Amino acid sequence: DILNNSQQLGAEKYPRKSEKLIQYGTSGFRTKAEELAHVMYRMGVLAAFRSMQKNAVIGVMITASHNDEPDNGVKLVDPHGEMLEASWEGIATKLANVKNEELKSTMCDILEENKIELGKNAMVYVGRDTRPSSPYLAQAVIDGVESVQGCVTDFGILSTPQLHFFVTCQNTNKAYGEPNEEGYFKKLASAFKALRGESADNGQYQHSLTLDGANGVGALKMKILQEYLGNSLEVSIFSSGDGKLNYQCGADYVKVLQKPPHSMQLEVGQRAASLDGDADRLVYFYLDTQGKFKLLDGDKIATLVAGYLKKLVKESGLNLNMGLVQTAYANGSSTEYINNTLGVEVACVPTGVKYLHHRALDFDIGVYFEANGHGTVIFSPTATDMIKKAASDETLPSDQVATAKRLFLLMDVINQTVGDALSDLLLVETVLHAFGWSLAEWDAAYTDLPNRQMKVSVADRNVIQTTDAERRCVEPPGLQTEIDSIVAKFNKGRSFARPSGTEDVVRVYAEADTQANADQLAHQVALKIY
Ligand code: NG1
Ligand code: ZN
Repeated sequence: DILNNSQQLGAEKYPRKSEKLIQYGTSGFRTKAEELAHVMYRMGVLAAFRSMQKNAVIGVMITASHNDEPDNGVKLVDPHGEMLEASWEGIATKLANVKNEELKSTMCDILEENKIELGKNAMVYVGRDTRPSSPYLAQAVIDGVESVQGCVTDFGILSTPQLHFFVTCQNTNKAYGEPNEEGYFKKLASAFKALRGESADNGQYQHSLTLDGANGVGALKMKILQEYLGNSLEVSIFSSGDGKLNYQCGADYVKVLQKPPHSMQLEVGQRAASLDGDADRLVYFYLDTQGKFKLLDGDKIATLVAGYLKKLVKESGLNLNMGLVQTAYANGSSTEYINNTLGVEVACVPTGVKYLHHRALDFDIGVYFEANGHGTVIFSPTATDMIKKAASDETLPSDQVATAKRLFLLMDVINQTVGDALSDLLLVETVLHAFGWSLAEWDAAYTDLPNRQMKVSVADRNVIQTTDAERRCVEPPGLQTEIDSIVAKFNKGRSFARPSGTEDVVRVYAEADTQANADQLAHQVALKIY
């Protein structure tokens, strides 16, 4: 029968070769590419099962985002474009780790426990990043889906957010857009151009941007997007595929090392941005008049966007509440600015986009960003409705209608399904254009506290357990007390340690009044982790 054949194909073509346990983490499975073939095959099977259960298209994305080129990974996209439901993460981990000869019985159990009828239609969308290992691993996923008689649409090279977008479009009967690349680019670009109006420049804002494509899919897709944008935005692309993926470039490199990509020569004031390896993260940067490197990270993007949306909501006269969701990595200055100056509600949740997205659903307009540049804005169905109505309500004053129209177009520029670097880039460019701002004017809102991130390698990172949105350790005993007493010695000090969900390390974050103190604080806390 079907399951026998699937087990046999799996064992022969994509056998599990090592006993090493692999876990479905915050962004799916991620490790060295050569350890992943059997995982991919099995995730193809699982995606087909999930599709049968939900009677909807499921996405499978093959990428390791900002990680080094030899790594790879896989994550499943649920029907509404969101990350795989938490209860299925455990099922995924189980299926990925069983012995070859237990594959069939495990598949059987999954079908039974979840009341899935084998033989129902299954439809899986597959996308992959530009890593050399990705085509082979994508084939393993496809073989997995087809082994249980599911149908595959193989989109080839995609950014992660494009795949989320396609899945959502298909499962909403195209209410969200057309589930293909043309539909995606057209939706974003036409709204962007309409918002820009007659003049591409405004005040201190000029419509030329320097972009670091991380030598990945983002660079390829930006070239296509440019055709749709025409001359509304000029983009010169660096790290466009001539070097190694994420090597000395990309949003993670720029954010963590706090310097421009290696190959980029910047002039004072030049507006530049970096994408990561699968184009779901975005950061901006520039050199100030002293030639000092200045980073505008996810926190800065979130505050810029929230500030603009708040202004539009007020001017439109609509009664909509707004909230901003961050993680513990958000710079303390940004949180203070949102609370005290923007006057927007702030929430803090654990690391991982699914937590941010989920919390953002509580607001009419929810803005969420991780400090590393991953995030988006979501509008509730009620907010969407109200904005749509106001945009064509002839009984309202004309300036309110015009503002509602802008909000309506902004919703189209934004990929609400997940953080999307290209969509976020168009959003930031739109806000800067509307305000007539250079990066220095954007940056002036608040000054980041100097900060430092460190990785600590330990035998078992899970001995550290946290609470309070990862800001405090509860295990091992005594660690938090030690961290507290170190932090107390630093002016404006804040520090925390948490196990990474994507790498075998413990991450330490610290901020303080000076860079030297932030470094010291991170270092002293790290010494307690070893
Ligand atoms: P981990 O490895 O759990 O810290 C990293 C990022 C997350 C998120 C995921 C998924 C930091 C500190 N952590 O998670 O924010 O983006 O990768 O890619 O940036
Ligand atoms: Zn990414």
